[in-house]
Amino acid sequence: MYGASKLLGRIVVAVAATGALLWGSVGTAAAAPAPLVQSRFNVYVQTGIQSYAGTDATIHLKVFGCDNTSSPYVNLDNSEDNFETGKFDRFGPFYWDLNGVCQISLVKYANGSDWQMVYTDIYDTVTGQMYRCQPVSVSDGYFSSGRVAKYFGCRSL
Ligand SMILES: [Ca+2]
Ligand SMILES: [Ca+2]
Repeated sequence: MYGASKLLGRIVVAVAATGALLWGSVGTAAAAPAPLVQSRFNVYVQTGIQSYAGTDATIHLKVFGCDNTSSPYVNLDNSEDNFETGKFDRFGPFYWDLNGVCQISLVKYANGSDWQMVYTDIYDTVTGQMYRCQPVSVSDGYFSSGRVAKYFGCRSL
């Protein structure tokens, strides 16, 4: 029985991973070619103010437009000590072809402690449009100490 339940666990994990993979590639299968306008983006990340909310882990970001566009994964890093407790980090500029900003993926790697993300803002410096990508709850914004990948919806501010 133990072996069976362990196998089931593996299958569930495999299905979840496949689902994430399919979800991530949905954009490339979209039919209508949208006009691509490269824009210049800044990214702002607010880390939680609670004790130990910060991390030194590597954080990667991917931004999904509202159709078939997306950015590549980028490593969020600058010369500062990023993602510290209560810190508001600014990254960029990034040059991406996106039609709006509807969703992001954040991947926290296992090379640092857990992390609390309060919100991530994506600013299109060409159109002046700000998008806020926010967890639906405090726990949704929590990344545990291992490698964690999460998706967050974004809205125009
Ligand atoms: Ca840090
Ligand atoms: Ca840094």
